[in-house]
Amino acid sequence: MNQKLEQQLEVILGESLDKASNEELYIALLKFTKEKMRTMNRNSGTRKLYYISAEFLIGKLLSNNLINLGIFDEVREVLERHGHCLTEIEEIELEPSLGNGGLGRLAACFLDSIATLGLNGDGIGLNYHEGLFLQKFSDYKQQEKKNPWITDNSWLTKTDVSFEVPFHNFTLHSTMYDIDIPGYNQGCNKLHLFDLDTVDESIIHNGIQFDKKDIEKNLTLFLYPDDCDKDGKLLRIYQQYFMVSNAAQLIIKEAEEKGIDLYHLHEYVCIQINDTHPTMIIPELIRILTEQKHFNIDTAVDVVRKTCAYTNHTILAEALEKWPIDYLEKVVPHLMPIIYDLDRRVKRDFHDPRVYIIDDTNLVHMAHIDLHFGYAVNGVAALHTQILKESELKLFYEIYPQKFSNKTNGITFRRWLIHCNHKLSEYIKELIGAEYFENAQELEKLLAFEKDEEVLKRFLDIKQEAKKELKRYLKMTQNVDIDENSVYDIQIKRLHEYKRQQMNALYAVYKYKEIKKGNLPKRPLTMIFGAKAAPAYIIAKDIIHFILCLQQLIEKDPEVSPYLKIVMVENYNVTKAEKLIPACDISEQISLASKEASGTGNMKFMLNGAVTLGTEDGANVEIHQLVGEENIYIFGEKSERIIKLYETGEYNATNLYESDTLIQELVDFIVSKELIQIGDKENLTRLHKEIVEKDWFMALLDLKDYIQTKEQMLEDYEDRKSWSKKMLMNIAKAGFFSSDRTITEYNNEIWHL
Ligand code: 26Q
Repeated sequence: MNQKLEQQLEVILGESLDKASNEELYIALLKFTKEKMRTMNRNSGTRKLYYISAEFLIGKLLSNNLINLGIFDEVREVLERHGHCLTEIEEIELEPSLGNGGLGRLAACFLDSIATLGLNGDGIGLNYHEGLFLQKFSDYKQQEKKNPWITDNSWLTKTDVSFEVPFHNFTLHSTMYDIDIPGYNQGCNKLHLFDLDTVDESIIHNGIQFDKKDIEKNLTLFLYPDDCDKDGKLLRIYQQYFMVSNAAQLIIKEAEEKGIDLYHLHEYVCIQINDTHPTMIIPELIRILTEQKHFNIDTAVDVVRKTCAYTNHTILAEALEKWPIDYLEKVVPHLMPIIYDLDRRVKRDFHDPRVYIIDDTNLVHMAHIDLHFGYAVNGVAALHTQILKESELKLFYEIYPQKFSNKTNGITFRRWLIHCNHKLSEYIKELIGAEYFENAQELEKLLAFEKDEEVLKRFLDIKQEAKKELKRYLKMTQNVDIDENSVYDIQIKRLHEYKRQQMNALYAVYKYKEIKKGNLPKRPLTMIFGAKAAPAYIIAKDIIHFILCLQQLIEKDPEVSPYLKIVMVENYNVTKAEKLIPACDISEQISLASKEASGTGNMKFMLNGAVTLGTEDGANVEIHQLVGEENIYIFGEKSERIIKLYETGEYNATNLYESDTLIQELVDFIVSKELIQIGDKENLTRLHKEIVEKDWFMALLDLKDYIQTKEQMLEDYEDRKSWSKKMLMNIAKAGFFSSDRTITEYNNEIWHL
């Protein structure tokens, strides 16, 4: 077996394995793996799922594919025998930044589970050449750079599939690229990424600026181009329509090739709309069926309604897309008769303007199209779905109660345990056998070892090794030194005020001041942040500035630096998450209750033996129920209270600030002379003002409870045995959060593949 693998690799290399460089080996392994996947069985079935998403945050693929193909260990051994290290070879691979955060990573985990469960389902998205952006820090601020990831040799395979996509004044010709998605010990599915041959990276200047009007050259340059101005919004509509027009044409082409009668499309096809970004697939399919396939419109609406399902990922108003009608008229005039027709149907059947598609200011509510003209809608965690039903989408729930369901998010254990924490996964295998690879609920068998001192000790040892590994990695990549004997406290996620990185930073101020006063902690604390801020989100960037300034202040203070360190990881991405998560002691999940739809980082951390410090929000609620009071640290106001506070407008940050000396002292540190000496007065003052005068996500409301709870947690950390028990409990109860479970639910209750 090994002999054969060795020979195959050498044939591809054209030289001996011993002599090959890491670059050559990476390319050889890529070609070898691609060829294996090309000849693999494809998952099949009568009904096929198309998962359409603006984001697919797939991460590096080499190890993951080797694991799913069942040849990871073999490949690693062969390489080692010839003096090579797979981890180093992996460094060569560039990470595609085809996503921003949870929504995109969820889509990637889902593709893995869909393939692993042997289900017939492909992903459809766009092939952004520069992805989101590459984050650099300079002058303690985020700089955005382009992030090219497509090279001559990549996981993309150019296909000969191409469609004509009509816009107002012109037509574009697409090209479809495919990435194979192998299931774990299963057949293969595909991720189809559409692109334009005319896209031109050379129009990008000054970081990530480019001519927003030159659609032929810019269409698939970036994910989420800045939409502050009209041209930016138009470009987003061009992107969305390009994505769904290609999707619709591909779906119909595949259906016709299979000889499917389009009047029965819904029996053979199911389309999952990931948030509102792909919503135009609904009018586009209706348009094609009526204009090209001679359906009458009632029948087309009926067939499409039975085909499309929608997932809501957020309850923040700003993320619910609403496009001005004249913008849509300008980009996709041919779609408008359909959208007007759908709006007329809604206005015919319902008389509450709050459920209309087109409102009285001529905005098109994309989510309303999904809710009326899809057959299913789901939230992504129990609390989130409850809030959708009871408040955000209450009116729709009253009209269509049968459409609503919850599908609590999940993560693929192949990437988030077996790949990123091989030692832990091997040790678990030693304890309970390998069945948990395919049935995550088996992890509960670990509960039998709750009192086994040797096992508890091993969990601590494995964590310690991961911490040392992260120390090495941060030294190598960012030239920072962290203390492996400190507590690693980690908050990694998109930067957003509702996620409250600012509250965590205010804790750092608290700790800094305590140390200055001589209240020294028993053990040093390393606070790690990783986050990208949307380029146009001013306050988010100010929060990054605040954190980077604090990092510098503490670093340069010999009284404080032995006890406290802040590290903001540059360009946080999937690859970095894979290094950070196994090393984490404290998992920060501190969103304002009711605002985080689910969170999935929280699941990755618990699976790797971190203990959650969190609010009763998103999937934290379910983690809390599973692990019990002893094994999680919950603080802060509950969602009902928060929702009330928003309703009544009672929350007043200024009062809190003025009436509490501790809060005042911490918040005022943002504009202290120490920090202003390091950073930029304008940014820090703006952030200070925002928190004192608005604090829209109520960081000050929970600040003191947060500080107290974190202090308690650090104290409890010192009882290493009982902490290790918490780690074990978290790992043992993580099985529920396998995306295999989530996908099984989608399939049983929505897709019926
Ligand atoms: C909308 C309009 C204009 C510009 C951008 C957007 C936009 C872009 C991205 C809105 C939302 C997103 C991404 C949302 C997201 O990542 N949501 C996360 O989804 C996860 C998977 O369900 C959840 O776990 C997280 O709680 C949720 O925040």
